[in-house]
Amino acid sequence: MDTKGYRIAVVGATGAVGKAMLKTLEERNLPISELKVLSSKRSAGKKVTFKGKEYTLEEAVPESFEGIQIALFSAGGSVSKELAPEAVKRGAVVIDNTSAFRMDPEVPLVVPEVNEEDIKKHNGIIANPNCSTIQMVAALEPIRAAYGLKKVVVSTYQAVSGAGAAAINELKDQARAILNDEPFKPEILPVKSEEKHYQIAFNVVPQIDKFEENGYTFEEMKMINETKKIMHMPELHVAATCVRLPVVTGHSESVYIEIEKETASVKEIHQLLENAPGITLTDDPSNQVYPMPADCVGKNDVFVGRIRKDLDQENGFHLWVVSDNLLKGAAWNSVQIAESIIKLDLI
Ligand code: NAP
Ligand code: 3JN
Repeated sequence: MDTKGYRIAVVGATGAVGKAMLKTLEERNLPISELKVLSSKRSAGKKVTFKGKEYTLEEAVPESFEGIQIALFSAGGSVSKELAPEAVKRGAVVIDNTSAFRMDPEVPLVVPEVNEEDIKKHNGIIANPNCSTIQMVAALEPIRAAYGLKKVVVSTYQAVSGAGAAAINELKDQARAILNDEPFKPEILPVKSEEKHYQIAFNVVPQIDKFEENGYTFEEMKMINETKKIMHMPELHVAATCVRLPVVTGHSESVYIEIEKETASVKEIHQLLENAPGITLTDDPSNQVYPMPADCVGKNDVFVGRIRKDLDQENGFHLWVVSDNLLKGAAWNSVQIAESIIKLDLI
């Protein structure tokens, strides 16, 4: 532990994730002796405030990482591919929020409540999983550890903040336009770089990220592949359907699982989740208590409710899992990894 504090860089500091990253770093009180806030050329020169002090944004270039110990990246995959190796070359440990390195066998993909030990095998880069994957595996790990896991079928209900600051603005602008009977032109969602864009306000869009040739989207394949890697279960059956909703922040998921054990009860699963780190059990149907995004925004935990035994499949259970996608799904999980690196003396 460096008592003077760590030299930290945040790449993508003006983005939806980057802003949450700075707020989380502020709240956690991680000792910081130097903070570099990095962006593209567009935002260079603008100011951000951190712990009451103004910092000037700089364009991220290889030299930005001289002397940096921990670099938190959330500026897209191409920026990570170009600059993360440069940061590592200069002695930094990179915690990368993009999919650039997640499936690289040399790069640990970490949710501290599930596989913190994997951090020890890092070679400079540690990947932060996709937001939808993180909240699901955090909820499933205590159940897997107690009863084994055979199959997972998930449908997501994802907030627009997962697609960045521009998507948040698009939802708000469209909602205003529709309520005022004004015309509008979708330009960002479901995928900015695609030809077709669809209305998100007062709508539901069953596409997150581009389609792969197998009919699944990249977001769905991230959930499938990352879940197997984080849980060290290449044989696990996973299927995913990822859907965008007109919610600003907070991803929800309906998750169906089949466990190895034949005789578990809802009460036993309640007990497991009540005692699990990072999980808040919110499950009291008789009092209409269940997790909803509006109640989870700004909180670091993963909230689980609506736990039911399947009516036909003895080892089948249904869960409803909600979390703040910018916090546990991105910034908080990344800062947690930084805290783990320090705790495990890996810096
Ligand atoms: P965003 O709101 O659009 O912000 C993008 C950020 O990247 C801005 O700070 C932008 O700076 C910066 N940037 C863009 N091009 C850059 C460049 N060439 N060099 C340096 N900085 C550059 O997007 P976001 O929602 O924060 O997401 C950013 C990335 O984080 C995503 O692309 C994704 O890879 C990752 N992400 C991960 C998760 C997850 O599931 N864990 C969730 C969401 C996002 P300017 O102000 O200069 O434009
Ligand atoms: O859309 C969401 O709710 C989550 C999006 C995450 C995301 C957005 C753009 C690029 C990612 C990601 O982290 O998986 C990426 C990426 O592939 O880096």
